[in-house]
Amino acid sequence: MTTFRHHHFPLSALAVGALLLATGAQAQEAQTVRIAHAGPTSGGIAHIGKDTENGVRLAIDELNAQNLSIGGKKVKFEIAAEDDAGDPKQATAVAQKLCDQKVAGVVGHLQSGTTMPASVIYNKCGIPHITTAATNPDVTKPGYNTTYRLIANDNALGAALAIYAADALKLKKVAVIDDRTAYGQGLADVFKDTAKKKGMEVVASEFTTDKATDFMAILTSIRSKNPDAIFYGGLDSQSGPMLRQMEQLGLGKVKFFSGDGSCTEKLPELASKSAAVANVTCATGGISVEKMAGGQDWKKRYDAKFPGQFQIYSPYAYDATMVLVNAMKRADSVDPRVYVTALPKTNFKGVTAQIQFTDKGELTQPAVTLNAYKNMVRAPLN
Ligand code: ABU
Repeated sequence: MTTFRHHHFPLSALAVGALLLATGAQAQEAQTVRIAHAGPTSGGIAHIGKDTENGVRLAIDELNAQNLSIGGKKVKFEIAAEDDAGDPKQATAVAQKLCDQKVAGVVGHLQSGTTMPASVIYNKCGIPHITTAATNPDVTKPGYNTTYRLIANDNALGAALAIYAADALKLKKVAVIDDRTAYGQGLADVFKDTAKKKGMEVVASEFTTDKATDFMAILTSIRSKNPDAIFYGGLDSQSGPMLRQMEQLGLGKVKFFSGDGSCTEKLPELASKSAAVANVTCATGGISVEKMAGGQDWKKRYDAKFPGQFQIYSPYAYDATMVLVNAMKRADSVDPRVYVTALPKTNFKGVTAQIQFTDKGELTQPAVTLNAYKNMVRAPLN
């Protein structure tokens, strides 16, 4: 008994000491928090998907340099990068995978047709997601407390383009083409409605797909209607070849309007540097990086890390990541079911704007920029 006690006491003391040491070490150990980017990083608009993914990567690197502690633990952020290939079915599979992996939050998806079905899944598993590119107004219609958008939607983009065409350029006749996606068709409808209200005549309504590259038949038919302008609801992977074919068919002087999905740095290259690029006016759902407070410095940091890859949405993806982490900090928790309650109260000074949300998850003060291409380089008009 004595022997037992004699040996038992020092062993227990050692065990307690070891436990205390282990607890201390654990307190210093960083917990890994995974933030996902979900978007098309393969296929026709992989360059746009990579750009938004890069925005998340830059934010995560800068957050890790801050050595943050949340909920009493040091935090190390990691990206979970997922390719939805721009396909609604793949997007729902990606969303389910991210739910199963219990990521803390998601930046994405990029397209309206992928974001809407994915948002249902994120809502079911309680993971917040912020889209920085999907512009169909219906994205936020269900009012999920897990869905947010960091740019203006198609109601604002389509109307701004039509008002500019009618009021500033005094155009009378427009032909409209869309790609039959949730984005392209919705944007084209808003443009058409506003153009008609402004007294413009819609002389043709045609459609294609987001995979097409040959528009000669559609453009030949439109040419016979002699429009002042063509509006295209769709992405740069179609707008580029369409502009080249417009020039080939002698429509090189016809004005060309499109939304944010066409308004990329890569558009001139996709149009094979066609002279028709000079006739493009495209709308983006925020202010241009050149005009953001701190935008030029941010762009230098982006370009240093991802040279030649800037397209359009990366500052918004950067801010989306920061907004998620800002909510975690205010809630003092990385648990999505806890910090989701802090997201509606966001009042965050981002690179892109002072970010606050409506009760539907839209920006309270979304901005729209109209852009043109001068010498094949995109430049804001306002
Ligand atoms: N807003 C441009 C990206 C495409 C989309 O909304 O589907």
